[in-house]
Amino acid sequence: MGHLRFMTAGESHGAALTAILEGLPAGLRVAREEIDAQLARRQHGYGRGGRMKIEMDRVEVLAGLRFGETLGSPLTLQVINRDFVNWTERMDPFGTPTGPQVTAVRPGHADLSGVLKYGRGDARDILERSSARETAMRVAVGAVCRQLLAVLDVTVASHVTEIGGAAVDRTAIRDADIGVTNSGDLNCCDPAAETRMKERIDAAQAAGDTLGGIFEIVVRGLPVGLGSHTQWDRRLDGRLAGALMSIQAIKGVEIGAGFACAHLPGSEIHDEIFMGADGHPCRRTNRAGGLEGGMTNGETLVIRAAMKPIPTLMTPLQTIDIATGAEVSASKERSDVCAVPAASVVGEAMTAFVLADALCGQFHADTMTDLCASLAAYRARIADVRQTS
Ligand code: EPS
Repeated sequence: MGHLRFMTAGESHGAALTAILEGLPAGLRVAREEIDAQLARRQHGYGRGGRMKIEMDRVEVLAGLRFGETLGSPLTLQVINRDFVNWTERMDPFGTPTGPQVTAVRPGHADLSGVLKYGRGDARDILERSSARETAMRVAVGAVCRQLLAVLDVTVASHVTEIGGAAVDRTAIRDADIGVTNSGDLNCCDPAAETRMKERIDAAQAAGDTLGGIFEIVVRGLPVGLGSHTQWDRRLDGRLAGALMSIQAIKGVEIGAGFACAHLPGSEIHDEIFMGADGHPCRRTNRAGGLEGGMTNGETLVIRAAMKPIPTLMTPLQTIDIATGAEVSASKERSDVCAVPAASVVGEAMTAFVLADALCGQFHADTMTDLCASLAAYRARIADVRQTS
């Protein structure tokens, strides 16, 4: 069960974004540069709009850290919105409203349901928080969790496999390249596919349109048996899927062979188990994506997520105006054409959080020293498959 928890706060054009991450063991060394490096990765990517030229996300740590080590107390992280100075009139916490209101609610966004639910006449009251800007804090939290995972020799990587229907040739990608070799523009490991993806992004931009896509998360080094088959909310696959589905614009998540499992026979889906020369069980395939029965099985964890196209279109869709009830064109703001590479970094962060949470819960310890010792003792116990009960 969960042990770590985090919350974020902040509006897209407000003064700052913050997060509180609670439950970390004491004695985890946290490097600010590693958090900033992850924040920078999230900001990059071909297809990002003008906002990312304004922001240069950097973390400030307000609580929970002394001289680079966690104390076991809540860690408070902050990222300043540089754009706030341009929005003070529209985002003032105390002044009186000035400036235009957003009333032409965008289809595909939280705008319409949000204004009705929260009783607001200005969709800005909703869109400021529903904006994917919030994911900067998820990445900051995930960057701390990655540093905990690194101590336990667990690595989290990702790559973009499809944008706007242009897909990688999966057979051309070596597993070892994922998270290591990519041009940096689209977090893609297949240069030929990346060229096609960029062409589609250019065409979408010219048409005032937007594009979605698919990214894949790959996690190496997890122990066997993380998660549990014994209860729905202890199943690691459910926790990972929920965390990834919670990312703005994610509409589908699959683990291992995923949806392909539905149309292939069992003989072509399940991974047979063999005894390796080193005396450890092994598999020659990984269609389960490293998860069986809600638990890790020691193989590489493989998760894919599908992102819908961003709903703010420069060639706007049909909608209604909530001030007049008239049918109008949706509000258009400056927007990204494609944010799938950014979403892949957010996906890594959410995965890192869920895995750090599961490890801290299962090998519960108040210090990093105890956590490492507890995991090492567990790994030693399961090293021989011939367990006795
Ligand atoms: C977003 C709209 C754009 C994006 C933003 C998400 O921002 P703006 O309205 O300021 O142009 O760039 O993403 C970010 C700011 C970010 O940091 O990812 C939206 O409506 O969701």
